[in-house]
Amino acid sequence: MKELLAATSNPHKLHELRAIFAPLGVGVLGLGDIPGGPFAEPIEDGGSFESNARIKAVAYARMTGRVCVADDSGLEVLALGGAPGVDSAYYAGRDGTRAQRDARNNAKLLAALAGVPEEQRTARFVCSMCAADPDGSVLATSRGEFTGRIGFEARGVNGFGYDPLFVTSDGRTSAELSDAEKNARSHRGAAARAMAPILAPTPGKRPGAGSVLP
Ligand code: ITT
Repeated sequence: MKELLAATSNPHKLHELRAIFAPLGVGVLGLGDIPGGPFAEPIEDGGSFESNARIKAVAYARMTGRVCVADDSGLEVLALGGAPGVDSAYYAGRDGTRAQRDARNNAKLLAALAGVPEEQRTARFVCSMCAADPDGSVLATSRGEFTGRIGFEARGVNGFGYDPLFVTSDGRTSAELSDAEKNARSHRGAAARAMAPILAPTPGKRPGAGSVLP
């Protein structure tokens, strides 16, 4: 299989998934690239990244009749007991545009961590990925993580969501990384690379064991 439909309404994820999968020999279409839309967004009530990714992949694969890959992702902050976690997209409410929600989420996160010193601001991005067949069966699942800490102010203009607050191991935020740098290090990049051998196997090569759960 060489073409996937990205089951996401988030244009930033679509942009990243296209760039990550392209060198792996997998083309990625967006929901706007195919006829039949708009497609009803499924309710993400699975309670975990894994189960929400599965809900999205299976729902969109059934609706569109195409193999779909879904990404459910978010930020886990140790000092906040793992919050915002699966609620990352709507941490500060559901109103407004995506950009407005991102700005409010970041402001709420900074407020929640007020007074917390640098060494206790450890965080990680998590991405669960799921590919599903139009018959509703799961073809592959994978998970990736990106470890860093939450800074004290927003820096950088690249990326989306919590990127301006997420300080990576080299001191830059993930919004200060180029697209290629972020994709090489990110939770989404790791999850996609773990899944690619199942979705587009190289002839004569067996997929790496352990990284992808069938
Ligand atoms: P879809 O469900 O349609 O894919 P979404 O944005 O609602 O789009 P999620 O439910 O997976 O996706 O929520 C992901 C949220 O986690 C996202 O909106 C950001 O707030 C945050 N997030 C995930 N990955 C991120 C990244 O690479 N950089 C910054 N923030 C990220």
